[in-house]
Amino acid sequence: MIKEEEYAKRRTALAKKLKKHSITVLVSAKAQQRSNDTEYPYRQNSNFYYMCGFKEDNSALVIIKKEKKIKTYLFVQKKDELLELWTGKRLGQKEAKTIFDVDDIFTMDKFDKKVAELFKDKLSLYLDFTMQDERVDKLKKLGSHLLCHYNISHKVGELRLCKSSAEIALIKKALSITKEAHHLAMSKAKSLHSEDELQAEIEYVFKKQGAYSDAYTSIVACGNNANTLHYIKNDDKLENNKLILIDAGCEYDYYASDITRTIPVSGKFTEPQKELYSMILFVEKEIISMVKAGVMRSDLHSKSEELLCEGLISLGILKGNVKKLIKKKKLKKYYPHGIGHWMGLDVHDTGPYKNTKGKEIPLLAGMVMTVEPGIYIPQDDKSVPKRFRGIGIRIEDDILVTKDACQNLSGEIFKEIKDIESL
Ligand SMILES: [Mn+2]
Repeated sequence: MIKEEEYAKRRTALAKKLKKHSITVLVSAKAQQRSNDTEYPYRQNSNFYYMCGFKEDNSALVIIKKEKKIKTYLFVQKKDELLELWTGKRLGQKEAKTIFDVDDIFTMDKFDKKVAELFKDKLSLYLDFTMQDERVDKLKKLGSHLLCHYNISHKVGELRLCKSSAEIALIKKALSITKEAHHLAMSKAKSLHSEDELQAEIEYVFKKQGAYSDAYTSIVACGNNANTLHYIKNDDKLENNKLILIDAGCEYDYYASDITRTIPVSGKFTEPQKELYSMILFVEKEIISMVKAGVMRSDLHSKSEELLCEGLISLGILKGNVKKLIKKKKLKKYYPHGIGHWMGLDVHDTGPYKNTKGKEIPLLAGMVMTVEPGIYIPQDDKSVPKRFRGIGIRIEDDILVTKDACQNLSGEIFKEIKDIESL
């Protein structure tokens, strides 16, 4: 759990990045219609949540910076007995005041009037332009007399880059549940018939262990389906001599986990599967061993390309010189994605990869990033020895960057061939 004082600290840190005489308005996520009168489960916008920890729909956070000091106001939904009967309890203004350490709390019906008032003597306005929300557009119009409009998302993103110990604890909790789900998948795959049946087993563990949901739509891809990178149909049969690529992680109290394991349906790897898998596992471990503060993510990616290319040459999948193959994008055909991404409140965390001057940000202690090399060989690729065709493998772990090294937060999730086979 994130304590109230941590949210206050974050707001102070954000305020240091803001212009004097500015107003920042963050709005909550909107409930999304599924069809007719049904809605998707509600989940708060991550930037808004990061700044105040309020989980309800139809709310807003306002931060005023005059000279140095800040004032913070939270707007919450009014209590409404009838609506609460249908959609659930609301905290309400009175109760919110006992929890949130802000300067004042108002109800949402006062929002337009109050914000218009607060806009009057300010010079700059910060909004989250990544939201694509008509409420953000409306605020932009309302503040059109202000001199400058800035996107707050990059600044909140900078704060979100490095995780506090409370945040790391939540990611670890998410990973402990995800571990149980992947281990169950390893032990049950053989007895199941379809990808979605396996998906259900995985997500059953997520729910049972108290995770809100998956952190992203699970990928359960058997055989050649693994060569579709964002395969989420998950409706195919599980075939006995094939591999299953499972990219699935739960979200626990708003924090993500992101894990990929590739396992044999039968419980035993075939020879070609073993050769390719061992090569990728070697690369994954090599890259993880390079992770520490100061290292560039782009260098990790280049190294993963080099090692995967060497591996593919040694298996007879590619022929030629490593540098030339990479330059001519011959490797890209089999390794089309990056080595990894930031992870936190979002599975692909929105922290920036470059600073405002466009320079790459090196790894910093406290960042959490994924390391996920993969090789994907389409069934119909005649240039590759037949025994490797139709195999797609990715191995992904979640890594905490520390000052002198790193910590593999998902190191307990089996990935050695003998461990997988043992389940
Ligand atoms: Mn990932």
